Formats: sequence, C-alpha cells, structure tokens
Amino acid sequence: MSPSTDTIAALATPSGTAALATIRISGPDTYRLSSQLFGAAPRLRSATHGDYVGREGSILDDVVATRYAAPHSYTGEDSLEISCHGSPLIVHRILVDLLARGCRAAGPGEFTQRAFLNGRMDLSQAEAVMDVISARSDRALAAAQQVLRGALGRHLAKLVEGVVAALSTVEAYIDFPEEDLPLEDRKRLEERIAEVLRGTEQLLATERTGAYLREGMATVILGAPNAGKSSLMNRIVGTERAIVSPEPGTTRDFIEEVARVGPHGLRLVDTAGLNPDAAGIESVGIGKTLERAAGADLYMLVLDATRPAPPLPDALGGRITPSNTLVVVNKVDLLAEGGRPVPSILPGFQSVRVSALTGDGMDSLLDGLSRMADGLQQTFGDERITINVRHSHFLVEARACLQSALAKVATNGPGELLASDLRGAMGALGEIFGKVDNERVLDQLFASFCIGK
Ligand SMILES: Nc1nc2c(ncn2[C@@H]2O[C@H](COP(=O)(O)OP(=O)(O)OP(=O)(O)O)[C@@H](O)[C@H]2O)c(=O)[nH]1
Ligand SMILES: [Mg+2]
Repeated sequence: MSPSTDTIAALATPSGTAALATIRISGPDTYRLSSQLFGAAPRLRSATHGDYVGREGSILDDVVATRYAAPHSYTGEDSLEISCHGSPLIVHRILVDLLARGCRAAGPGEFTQRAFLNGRMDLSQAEAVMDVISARSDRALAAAQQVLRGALGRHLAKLVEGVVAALSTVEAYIDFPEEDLPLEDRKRLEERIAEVLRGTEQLLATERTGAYLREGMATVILGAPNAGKSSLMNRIVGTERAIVSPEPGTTRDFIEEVARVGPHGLRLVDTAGLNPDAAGIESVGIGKTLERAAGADLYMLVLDATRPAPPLPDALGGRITPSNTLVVVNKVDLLAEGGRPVPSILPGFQSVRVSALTGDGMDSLLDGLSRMADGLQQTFGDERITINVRHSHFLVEARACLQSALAKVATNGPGELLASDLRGAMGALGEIFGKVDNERVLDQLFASFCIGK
C-alpha cells in the first residue's frame, strides 16, 4: 500500500464548548509542522506544553502536544495531537492555521482509513471503531471492543487457515490428474472443509445479535386500552415520554424510545391499546400496532390487574412465545389485600406484578426483560463477538463456496473446480479483513508441500 502523500488535520473531539478540544494531525509533513510550531519537534509520546503561535505571529492558545512517530501511532503515520482549550473559536483558528501551513482537512473516518491502509488494523477492526464509539449498551460496547481487539479477525484467520490447508492438499493433486486423491486424504479434506463451514455458520449465526446490539432489540408494549402501557414506558425510560390519561385509547400512534435494560439496549415501542371494538382512527392505530408487533423481537403484554384479561388478537398468537414475551400485570396497587385475584394469564409465560403508579415490581420487570433479551442473543462460544451486514454478505458467499466444495469432494469431482471453490471461499473471507495478503497465503501454501513435489 503506498503511503499517504498529504497530511491531514481535524478536530477529534465533539465540536462545541468544552474544557478541552483535541486536534489530530497525521501524515508525512507532521515532523516539519511540529518543529515549526514548537521551535523543535516535541518529544515522542510525552506531553509537551507550549504556545501555539499562528503564522502571523499571535498566540492562538497555550496547548499540550503529543507527537507519535510512524509506525507507532493510531494511523501508522507520523502524527501529532494538540489539546487546546475547548473553545470553538480557538479550534477554528488553529485549524485554519494548520490548513494555511499545508494540511488538508480530513474527511470522515480518514484517520481510521489510514490506520487500515497502513496495516494497523484489519477492516473488521476499523469498523469496530465506529461500533465502540456509538455503542448504546454494555453488551454492544463489549462486543465492539472484542472485535476492535481483533477477536473477529482471529476467528476469520483460523477459517482462512483451514481453507489454505485444504487448498494445499487439492493443489498437490491437480498436477497429477490421472491419480485419484487417496481415500484417507479425501476424508481429511472433507473434515477440514466441513470444519471451516461450521465455523462460518457459527459466525453467521451472530448476525441477528449484531443487529440487536447496534439498533437495540425491538420491544413492543402490548395490551388493552388503559392497561398502563404508556405509564410503564415512561417508568422504564425515566421520562414522561408518552401521554398518560385515564381515557382509554390515549395512545394512537406508536412511540419509540431506546432504553438501557441491564446490559441491553431495548428499543421500546408503546402502542395503541388493543380494543376489539375499536372504530375509526383508533382501529387504524391498532392496525399499526399489530403490524409493528409482527416484526418485534420482544413483547411486554400488559394486563390490568383489576380487570379480566382480554382475548388476544389472532394475529399475535403466532408471534408471542414464552421466550419472547413477558406478561406484566399492572396496577397491583389497586388490588385489595386478599381481594380480586390476578387475571388469568397465559400458561407457561413468565409474569411479573407491578404498579406503574408506585414503581412497585419495576426491578423484577426489568430483570425479566433483561433475562429474555439474554436468551435471544447468540454468543460465539464464550465470546460476544458479532458480525455486521457486510461481514454476513461475504460469509454467505464463503458458505456457498464451501458447500459446493464439499459436494465435489463427496463425488470426487475434478481438482481444478474444487480448488476454485476453495479459492472463492478464501477470497470471500479475505474481503472481511479487507484483503488477503496473497504473499503470506502463498508462503503458507507452499510451506505445506512436500520437498520434491
Ligand atoms: N392505580 C394505578 N393506576 C395506573 C397504573 N398504571 C397506569 N395507571 C393509570 O391508568 C390510566 C391509563 O394509563 P396509560 O398509561 O395511559 O395506559 P395505556 O395503556 O397507555 O392506555 P392507552 O394508551 O389508552 O391504550 C392512567 O390514568 C394512569 O394514571 C398503576 O399501576 N396503578
Ligand atoms: Mg398509552
């Protein structure tokens, strides 16, 4: 990969007023710039305090600079970080000055892109940088950090290794088309490919969990009008997000809000009450509720403890199960001691008794939701790594190639075609890293050949 020729600069911290702001500079001109700015280039990897003097001679701010030399920096290039006071005006002046000195304003993600191009991280790690920054729950953060530390890359490397090993066996026999692969070699080959296929499928299975972590699990709050759905939503998100009123049919449109529940991020959706006798605009709302419910991951079925449980719409019957639905019996504060029994609930479903009014039972509600969310998440062995849509695209491609390779092994198909399938799988897996280092692959490949072959 050819090194960058220009030096980029950008604000690395949020724009706006803050205690500090950090401006990042990276590229071949960094050393010259640093020397120019501070009289001498600041010592590597240590904080250097000094005045930032603009080109026309005025002091823009007193700053702390940290210099890194290639390749030991985030981007792998010579870099400089300047911490100044967090004033948008100071930041603007410093950036204008840096551009006047020959820097170019960095585009979005350009520092990380350089890190990737300079081999500081593979593509899956570069993507994880964004996931780490935007994680909205403990789980999402943990998964993103694992991928950033290279966990996904390591698993993929293992899969590529398996394909390379299989390929080397096949390549060895291509030169002798008249000879059949000995039975035991074929068996080994089959096992190897099957193992890579299993690993590929295991990774693929984490895609849904990846989507949960990035977007939050869609959790729909269902129930009869006036059961207290909006009150519960407000309790969970901690604000008066949805309108609550004694009038049944208050909520017409659905209201969505992300909430952290235990280590999970849930996308709570408050909906219009399910009223079988609804007409007009209310029935439109109910139609939307059912539509929304069809694609949800989790459900909270809210019942009013003081009323008999209403029948569930048929459309929901097929969707809600004991593993995705928590029955929430609300308004238990209204139950007289030893009075009316709690409405009969769905057998086999987990239920909690709460009062949205007093907050009673909210802990067990959150606990129940959290455990349900746990149950829906796929772990990869002990690890919480997950894949994204781009990874999934290439893993599906790899899976198809591996399946086709297995079929050829089973029917003793031609070695060239088998090799081509395996190369296809390798290429697809390599796309997830961003590239396959062909030289390394080839080195490995030939290292496993016997001398004289
Ligand atoms: N006593 C008591 N009243 C509650 C409780 N939860 C909700 N309410 C009251 O019940 C009424 C309806 O509450 P909402 O939260 O608007 O109910 P909803 O299910 O969203 O109603 P719709 O949007 O009309 O379907 C309001 O007057 C709430 O104050 C509770 O736990 N105890
Ligand atoms: Mg409501």
